Amino acid sequence: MTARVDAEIASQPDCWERAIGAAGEHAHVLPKAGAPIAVIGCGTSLHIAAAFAAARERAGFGVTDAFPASEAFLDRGYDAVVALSRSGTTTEILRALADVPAATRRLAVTADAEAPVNALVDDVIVVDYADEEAVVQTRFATSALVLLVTSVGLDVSPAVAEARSVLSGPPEWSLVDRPHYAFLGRGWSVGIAAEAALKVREAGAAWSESYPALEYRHGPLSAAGERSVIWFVGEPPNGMLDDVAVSGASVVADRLHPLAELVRAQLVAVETARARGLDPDNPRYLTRSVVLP
Ligand code: F1P
Repeated sequence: MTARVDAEIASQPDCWERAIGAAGEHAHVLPKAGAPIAVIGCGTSLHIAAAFAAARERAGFGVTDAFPASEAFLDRGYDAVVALSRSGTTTEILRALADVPAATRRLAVTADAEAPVNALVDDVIVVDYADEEAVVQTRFATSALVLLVTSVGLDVSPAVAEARSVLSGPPEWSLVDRPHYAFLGRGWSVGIAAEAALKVREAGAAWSESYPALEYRHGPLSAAGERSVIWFVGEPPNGMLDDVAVSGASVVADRLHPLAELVRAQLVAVETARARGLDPDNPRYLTRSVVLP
């Protein structure tokens, strides 16, 4: 049976094209080049925050820190705090924004123009064309990331065609329903690898981890076995393929664009949910957002 998340995953290339086109029209509210900023989020939005932070800082746009909203240090003289939240209702986000110093500009990126977060910020970027019905976030998160990284000069248009090609293929059954996954990234794909791992945990209820690729040899590799999948998001570092092959795990290292690789992982997560008799739209024990009393 198809789920809402299937259609949401499949619509990502269209949403990304729209987000690439929209980046320019939001330039006046996005942080200026050179401005030190912090980006906050929870769950998926945290991993997207981390990916954007790495991309912005590497692009030379200035200090860009990413924090879980629940553990953020926002009193560090930042020019702006960017809050990512699909729902715009997540309690930790609202609490963190309420404590931002008055001199720091606050920007929200959300799917809902009416969300409570909007009352706590100076500006809002509404990515409503990528809103979702599934609890599991896919297209909002990736579209917000596409918009943000485009605004710091990354050309992610090659990801659109690569994702379409991933989506046009059959499910990759050999990667579905494995007991253990490890996603490895570098630079901004560290955050994307973390998001891929979260999808597999959240939707597929499988044990999945993520690391900056070079960290994987510093201990975690010893937990991999023949049924594991070690999955490189982006270019594998020199020598790593041989080093992880000793575990006997299946190694995925196809050097797709990191965003296209994430789509591939989303598809594996959803099929893993089905293989395990789970509802891919509604993971166990989760709600669309965490709203605390
Ligand atoms: C963040 C989030 C989701 C997660 C779950 C609970 O929501 O942590 O990433 O999948 O549904 O909420 P938001 O702040 O981006 O709306």
